[in-house]
Amino acid sequence: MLGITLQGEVPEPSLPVAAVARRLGVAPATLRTWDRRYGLGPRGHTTGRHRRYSPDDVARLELMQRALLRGASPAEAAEYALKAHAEPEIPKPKAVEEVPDGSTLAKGLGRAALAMDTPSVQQLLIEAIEADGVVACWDRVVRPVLTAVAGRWAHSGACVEVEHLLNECVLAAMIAATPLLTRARNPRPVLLSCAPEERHSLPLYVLRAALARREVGTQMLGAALPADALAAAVRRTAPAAIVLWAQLPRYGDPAVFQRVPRTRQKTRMFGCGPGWAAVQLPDQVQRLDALAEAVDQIEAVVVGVRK
Ligand code: B12
Repeated sequence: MLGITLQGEVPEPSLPVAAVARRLGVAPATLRTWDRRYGLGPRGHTTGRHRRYSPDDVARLELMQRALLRGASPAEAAEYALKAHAEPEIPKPKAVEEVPDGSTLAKGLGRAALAMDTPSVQQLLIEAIEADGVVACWDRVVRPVLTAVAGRWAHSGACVEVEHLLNECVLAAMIAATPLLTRARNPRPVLLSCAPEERHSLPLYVLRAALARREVGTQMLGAALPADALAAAVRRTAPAAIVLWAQLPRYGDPAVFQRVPRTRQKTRMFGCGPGWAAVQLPDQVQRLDALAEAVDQIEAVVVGVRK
């Protein structure tokens, strides 16, 4: 709302507690507690009975929230927000024992995603990857949050926008964490593709990042690759291995493996994802159920023993 200031200056937009709570993804009662305990309430004028938050007040609360997402206690976060309002950088935890574990980061990521706070989601993903690598970030931080968000959707039909935002941020973070390989250790590539019509490609981007960090080169063909296109890619690149992801059982049709052309050199084939769980895969296809196992297995198959 735009209000007129007492001095008749250009008015600043101000927000009631409910709107600020919605924006930050916290309960209005939490904002009142932060006000009472830490003095993080609105500093300006009151309109009638209701106090309104100015952009500065909201910016301080956002600092408080980001520090909380990084694992600070409420008192530390409030102290930081009060002191550092003018400073753009949020301090990182100093001591090793202060580095948040997977579950703390997962909670922070969940809160940031629900609040649709993209910068915090991105920052938390970067921190989780830096701290423990892509595999641990995926297994301990991202997957629990994706599952929880998808659970909300399955339960109430809500939060689709949160799922999409999180998915896009994870995709971007995994791509950013994928080193460009000028000389891969494997002379023939590993082909990564979703089964025909399967759009759940995210796990393949995580696999690609983890393999690239071991200098294993891949060709990413992404979501919903038609069987003919897969066959053409195999003929053109003679891959050392093919990884086909199926998330949904309806797309886990083993016939797709039979349509892969035989090349002069042997191509190893892997079926990954829950979509293959209920079907009998052809003998020459190996099922892989976990990311860490997949990274080890694929590396061993295409380059031999671990460097
Ligand atoms: C992100 C997402 C999407 C994104 C995908 C974007 C992308 N580029 O990937 C979008 C929005 C496109 C999407 C679309 C749909 N989705 Co969706 N989606 C998800 C979500 C949240 C995450 C998917 C994912 O990455 N899973 C991977 C990890 C997180 O989960 P997991 O497979 O259970 O992990 C296990 C193993 O696979 C293994 N593992 C994990 N990672 C790796 C990696 C490797 C290499 C290996 C080997 C193993 C491995 O470890 C885990 C423990 O065993 C899931 C919920 C969920 N938790 O899976 C729903 C979910 C899969 N989607 C679902 C549905 C229904 C759909 C749609 C049909 C919705 C619609 N009406 O349009 C469409 C289908 C589109 C299509 N044709 O494929 C349902 C499927 C229900 C079912 N079993 O049928 C789910 C389960 C949500 C739900 N609770 O209902 N979705």
